[in-house]
Amino acid sequence: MGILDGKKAIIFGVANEKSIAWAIAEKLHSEGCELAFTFVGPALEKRVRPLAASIGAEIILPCDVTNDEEIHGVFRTISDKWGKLDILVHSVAFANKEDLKGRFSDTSREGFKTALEVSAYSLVAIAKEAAPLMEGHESSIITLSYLGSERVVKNYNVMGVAKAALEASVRYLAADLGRLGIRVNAISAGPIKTLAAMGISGFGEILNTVKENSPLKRNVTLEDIARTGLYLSSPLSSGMTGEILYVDSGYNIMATT
Ligand code: NAD
Ligand code: IMJ
Repeated sequence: MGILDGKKAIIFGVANEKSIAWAIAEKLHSEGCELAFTFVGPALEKRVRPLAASIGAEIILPCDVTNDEEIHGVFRTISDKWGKLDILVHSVAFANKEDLKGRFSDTSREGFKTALEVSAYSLVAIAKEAAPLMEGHESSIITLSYLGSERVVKNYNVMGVAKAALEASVRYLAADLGRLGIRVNAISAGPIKTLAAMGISGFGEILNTVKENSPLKRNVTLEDIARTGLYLSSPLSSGMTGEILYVDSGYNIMATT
């Protein structure tokens, strides 16, 4: 008996076994949820297929979130195979590498567009297509954010602006989709060493800062994020929508230590 028995979820953003999206997927599966996955490009397909197979997932689809036709194709397949959708996890972000160092004021028009399109607009594009399959029963959309949306974090730069747009999109989507029974929330996760953190200069220092200065005096784990993902997916959070939940060892509340 799982809290998600009979539920169906689609997960956007698994790159490998260290992805936040994968940790949430495994947690949902452990509570009886059936899963579908998307991937971008042949390199990631090779990683996602065996992971999906390991938890019995059969629907694995290509989806570059900048491509409306691919997004449409994903939900056409979900409609054909499942006829409904209960849970959607959006765990996708991208900015050009050169925009994640140096000065934010040097961000190009193209770099700004890319970061905002992939990391913020994609939630809107996906929610729009998913809504017909998620309406009329209790359903939940979850995305991933970071504190750089509201505080200046060295090197996060244009991604901070994209996460601010993402968090505002969570509130506007929650307001629109609530009448359909669709909840929309974000998890603002503390730093975790995933592919998206690789090669970011100063990442180790940021992990140390959280460890030393957060109330819990440790960094968060994939398990911490996955547990909150399960909470937001399940009826345990039935009255909650439009919220940003911090899963960051409490780091965001501190001014001085
Ligand atoms: P990750 O690299 O495992 O996941 C990022 C995913 O984004 C990848 O699967 C990648 O394929 C996908 N992606 C990028 N461009 C895409 C596109 N055009 N179309 C479709 N998918 C695309 O890293 P992660 O840390 O698990 O990141 C997942 C989410 O968590 C991101 O939104 C990230 O901003 C957020 N987050 C990460 C941390 C951290 O410290 N790792 C902290 C807070 C929030
Ligand atoms: C990313 C860059 C700079 C500082 C950062 C991060 N800090 C944290 C992250 C402090 C925690 C990770 N994070 C929260 C992200 O959202 C990462 C997004 C990201 C990472 C890359 C790396 C490779 C690349 N483009 C990217 N685009 C977005 O080419």
